[in-house]
Amino acid sequence: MTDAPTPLDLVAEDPENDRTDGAPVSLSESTTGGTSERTDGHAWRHETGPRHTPTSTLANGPVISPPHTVDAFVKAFLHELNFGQGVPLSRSSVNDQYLALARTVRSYLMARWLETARRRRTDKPAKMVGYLSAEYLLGRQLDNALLATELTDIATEAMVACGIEIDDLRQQEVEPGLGNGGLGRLAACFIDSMATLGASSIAYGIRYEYGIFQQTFVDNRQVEKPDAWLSMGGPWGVVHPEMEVPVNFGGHVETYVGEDGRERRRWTPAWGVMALRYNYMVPGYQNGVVNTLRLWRARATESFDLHIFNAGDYAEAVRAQTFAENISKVLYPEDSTPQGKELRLQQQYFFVAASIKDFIQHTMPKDFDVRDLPERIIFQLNDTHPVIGIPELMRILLDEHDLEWEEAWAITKQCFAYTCHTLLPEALEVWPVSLMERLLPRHMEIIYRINEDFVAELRETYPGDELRVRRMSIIADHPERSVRMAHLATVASVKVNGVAALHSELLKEKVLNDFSELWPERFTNVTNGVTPRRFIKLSNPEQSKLISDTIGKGWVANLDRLEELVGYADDADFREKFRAVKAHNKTRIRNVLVSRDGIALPEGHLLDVMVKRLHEYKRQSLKLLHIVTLYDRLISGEVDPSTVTPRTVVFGAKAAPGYAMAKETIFLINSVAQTVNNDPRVDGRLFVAFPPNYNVTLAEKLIPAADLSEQISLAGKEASGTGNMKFALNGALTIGTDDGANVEIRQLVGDENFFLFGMTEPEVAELQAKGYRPGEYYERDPQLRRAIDLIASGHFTKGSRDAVSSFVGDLLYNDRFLALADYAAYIEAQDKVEAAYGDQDNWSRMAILNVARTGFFSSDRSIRDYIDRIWHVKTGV
Ligand code: F58
Repeated sequence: MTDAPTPLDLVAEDPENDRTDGAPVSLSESTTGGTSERTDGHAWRHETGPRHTPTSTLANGPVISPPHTVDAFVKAFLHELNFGQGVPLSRSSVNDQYLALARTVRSYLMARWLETARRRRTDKPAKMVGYLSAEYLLGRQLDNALLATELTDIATEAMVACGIEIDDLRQQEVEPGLGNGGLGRLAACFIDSMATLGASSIAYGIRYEYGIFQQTFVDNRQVEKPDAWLSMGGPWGVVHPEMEVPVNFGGHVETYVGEDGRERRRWTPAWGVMALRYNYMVPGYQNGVVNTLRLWRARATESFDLHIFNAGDYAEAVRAQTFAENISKVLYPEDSTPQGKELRLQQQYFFVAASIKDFIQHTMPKDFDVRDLPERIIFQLNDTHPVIGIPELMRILLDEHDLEWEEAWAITKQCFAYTCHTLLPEALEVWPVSLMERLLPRHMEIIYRINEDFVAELRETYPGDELRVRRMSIIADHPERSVRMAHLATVASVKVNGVAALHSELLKEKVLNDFSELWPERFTNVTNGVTPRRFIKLSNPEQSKLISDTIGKGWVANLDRLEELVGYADDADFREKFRAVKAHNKTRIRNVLVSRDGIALPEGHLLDVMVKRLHEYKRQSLKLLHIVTLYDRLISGEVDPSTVTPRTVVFGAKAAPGYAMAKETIFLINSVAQTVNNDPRVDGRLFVAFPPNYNVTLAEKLIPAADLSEQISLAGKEASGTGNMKFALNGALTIGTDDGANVEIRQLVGDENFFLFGMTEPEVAELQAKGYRPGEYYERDPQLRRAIDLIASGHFTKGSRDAVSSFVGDLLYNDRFLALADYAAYIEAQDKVEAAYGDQDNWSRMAILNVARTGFFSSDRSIRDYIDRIWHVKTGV
């Protein structure tokens, strides 16, 4: 054990501390005995990007990749267990073993991480992407790291050799839930693809101490618990306390005259915090590349509380410290309607200021001239959360580098690109001017000046059109003076993109219409994608094996190759195997839900899944009306249960803690599930499950088992959706509206392999324009009336009408997202689903075609789009 390999000993510098003052990376002598070849006789495989040797030497140092053998892995693992955790195997807990395994895998990644950083530093300096996102919904790391390093089999065997079941260790990992939903998960898929393409990039965000809350149900209602994801140790992050960056807030701005006689502005902040750097590895898929995700944590500065300590007020000093460290304490659990909370703005500025400073001061060489920034960086703004970075860069150029306004603005305008993820006007972030002035006075000043110039330009372009000027202004006057972050982003960005074809069109026509008229060339679309590594290869090993056995292996990094499966849709033998995969995945989720939640799913059912954040526009309420209709048909004797396609509906959804209607919907889904599942009249034909705390880990088990994917948002409201892509790629058919990426999924898979229903976006607009009255639909449609009446009667809520009155009242008198208007079409489409499911062979055919034709939705393709049309950075590095 004592002669175990110690790859970390080899590392003489921080892999991502790129500024080395010219000193080459130096390494001590290798103690691993590793060679530049893999020792298991396999060649390194590279499925994308140019080939290089991950085990190449660093400067004058030796080869550092640990050998890929079971024996070496066992030694490294035991070394981590003994000297990392300080326990012998015989006395180690599952958590000790998990941490040791994670650190062992991490040490294998280290060599690639160093090599990636070295190459980027020593090769001709290339432009980088700085991906700025307040959220990364990463999911568990262990399996992804094993897959990337091709160590899955070796690690499994090594654990067997140690008498350990690797699956138990997998379960031990608490997923980093540093995101709310689609936006955060997209960021996680994108960094995976950037690494897999070898795109020169670094991702920045916040290391929240508490991620998205843990959802529990008490009396059918959602109760939130804090997500202490770090409490068992976080083996994937590498902290660099010496590399912290100060971030300041508050204070005032004054004018002074510089040495050159020019008047300048000086910001004297009132307080500040330190941003502590945590690096996470982002391994590319079997290509030797490891990129960096840099997450910041807030730490109180000494000066922040020193004077309080000195004054002898210990409690006050501790309170002040807590105040500072609160900045990275918790992820805001909001979806679609951001709250204008001061702490939220602090978080945004905190991570963006730290990231920009880090990039200029630590990633660029010491003699770097900020005038060259546009050649070296493009910051991608993941929604408006990092948009405060625009005035921050201006401030740095003006106040710290003494550039003139025009020059600073010309540089800044080339350094940002903005992705919009919403169509709901209320979801566009605005910040009260009063708050901005208090928290970031210099930035507010800069925003005023940007707006002044912009408005002047508008008045020149549209003389006399004051209404337009007011609509477009970065500063809104009503209902309170505030900064429209989406406008600021659009004014300062090289490109603005929506996240699906329809969304990008609606962005131009509606949300940012005035801007697209002014700058049509600035607007573009990049349809979202998902990583096939996590969402096919890891989550659906059986389907992956079937695909590899059929078309060979390269599809994981080249998802267009799934097209080669098209012909197999007509192959009875393949269809049979495909069905066997689905059956296997259904058994797997049954086992998972029994042990996770004590939920016993029935067998042999159509598995109908609706998983996403709970929001009215996504219309979980419409799904609920469908379930109640099916139930009503069964208990009223309208249908003979034996003729009904048995169906299990699984929901997964968290509601923002302050979103009352969403929480009422959760309560009702749980109440309906309880009633339906216990009513003997249902005769086992309908089952509703709502496992709590839907997260990435559960998604990975649930999605591959689904037959039917519910994508039923009101047309024109879901920007893209990415769950829809995951389901299609895992062989589920979609029932969906003409919304978001559903549109492109349907175009690709073909109308005959998609259950389309509901109004189109123009039809929605027309109905709303003429005045929508949900009550009329209730009056007109007896089936709908029965469903709503059954809910309203208290049938599902132990006789309580009060418990459902707000839900029913809202549907009948408000129904902002037109669930009742789409109900009849939805039920009709669901009846078609049942009929289609009756023909299992044809269903498989349709499902196979969904898999074969949706390779387009790989996030590798999305990232290639960003690179080609927005970023213009190199790949294969
Ligand atoms: C989602 N937005 C879109 N926002 O709703 C979805 O259609 C799209 O597929 C996805 O982005 C990726 O483009 C989303 O998830 C949030 O969660 C924000 C969190 C912070 C508050 C505002 C909403």
